[in-house]
Amino acid sequence: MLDRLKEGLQAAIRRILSASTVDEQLIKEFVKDTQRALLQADVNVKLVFDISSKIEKRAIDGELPPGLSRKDYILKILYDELTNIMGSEGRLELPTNRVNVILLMGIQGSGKTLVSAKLARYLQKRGYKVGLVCTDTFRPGALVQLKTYAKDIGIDVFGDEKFDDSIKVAIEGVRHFKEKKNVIIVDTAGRHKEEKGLLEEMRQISSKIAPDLTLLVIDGTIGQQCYAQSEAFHKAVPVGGIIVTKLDGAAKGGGALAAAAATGAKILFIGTGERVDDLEAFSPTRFVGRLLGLGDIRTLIERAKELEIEADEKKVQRMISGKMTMDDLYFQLEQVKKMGSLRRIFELIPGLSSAIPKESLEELEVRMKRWKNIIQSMTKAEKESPEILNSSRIRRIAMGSGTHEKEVKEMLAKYRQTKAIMKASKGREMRQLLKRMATE
Ligand SMILES: Nc1nc2c(ncn2[C@@H]2O[C@H](COP(=O)(O)OP(=O)(O)O)[C@@H](O)[C@H]2O)c(=O)[nH]1
Ligand SMILES: [Mg+2]
Repeated sequence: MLDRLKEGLQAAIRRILSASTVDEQLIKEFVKDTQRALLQADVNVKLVFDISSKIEKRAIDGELPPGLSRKDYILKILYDELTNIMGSEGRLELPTNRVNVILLMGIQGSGKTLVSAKLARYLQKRGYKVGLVCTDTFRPGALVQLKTYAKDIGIDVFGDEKFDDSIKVAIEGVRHFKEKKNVIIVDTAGRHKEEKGLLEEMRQISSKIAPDLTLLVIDGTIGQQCYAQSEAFHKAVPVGGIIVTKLDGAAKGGGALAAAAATGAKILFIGTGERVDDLEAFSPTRFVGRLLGLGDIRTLIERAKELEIEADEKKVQRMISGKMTMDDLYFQLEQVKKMGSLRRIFELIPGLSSAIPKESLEELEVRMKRWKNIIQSMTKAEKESPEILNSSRIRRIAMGSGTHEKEVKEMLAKYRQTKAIMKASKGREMRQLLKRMATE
């Protein structure tokens, strides 16, 4: 996520860390590096100059706190100032003793519909009963899109292709779920780009359903334009929080976040991918920590918990007794996939991200994907007892999965190896790993 900004800032940090002496000249170069990285990420020019002059002043004139080296101090200043421009910490707080109506707004394509499903999923995992209302009567297929996301996660959707009055749907949807749910998320249409019509529609829906919280969804790829967009919406309907989407790989993501924060509204979540699980609670401190490569094991742990990676006693038992099947191996691969890309997982672990070359991680990911295809091409009997795999079966599997026989054999070797380790250690390692993931 935000790779270029991260690389730029980390290069600036390396300049400081690798210097033998820290003088004014070095600090000025460091500030220039930082400026460049921020400008490239589309952070507003004025903001960039403000923060760089603050950093420079504090780094040169600031009194060194006891126990801190000049180098550490400079990093701390960078961390402080960047955290500052990312806004203040916000949290989504929804009382459980009443129905919470959440209105989502934003322009077409910003990611509202996907965010409604992501948010529903996020809240469902925290014990809320969530209903989704689709008021996009404008775009054909909007309801189908929402229903598709919702079906996978078992969330009820209210909407009907026959409706053509979005305000009426909103009212009826809220009424429909009022008795059954404690969170009702209302997804809206965003057809006219920043047009009066859209803002007027939001104003009307909002006045009719009186939402407890209105969230604005903004596309992070538009960079600092986020500011103008947020302002326009906020004027129409007061915004209680912002969700910035598409931050996976967005070059302008830094600018988007800084601009959204500059409006004074809190950024509550960020969207980091196209799956319903790709939603992260946003915390400026944690986020900047990750940008600077300081890592944050906490985020990883939260994510692991989120995804309900639980110690499945039955599976563990089977593996311990040496009866691990191909389905068990597949399950393991799936668990890793659920956590998101490997690179992202490693990014969250302090020190690891720079230790592992990007290429080898990507290779590993590709290999895992191919292994899954291989397993999927096996028959039930083969998955249960891989011993029966002779060369003709291997050839068939390789063809069916679009891989090579060599790869199938490699995977089988890996499977045997894992199985042997499991048996020898009586699954100790596996148990420990699962336990750590489930309890920490
Ligand atoms: N990569 C990525 N794509 C996203 C993200 N959020 C939304 N999208 C994609 O953006 C497109 C528009 O999203 P949609 O929810 O239909 O936007 P809406 O018009 O505001 O309802 C879809 O293709 C989504 O899959 C995100 O965080 N990352
Ligand atoms: Mg939509």
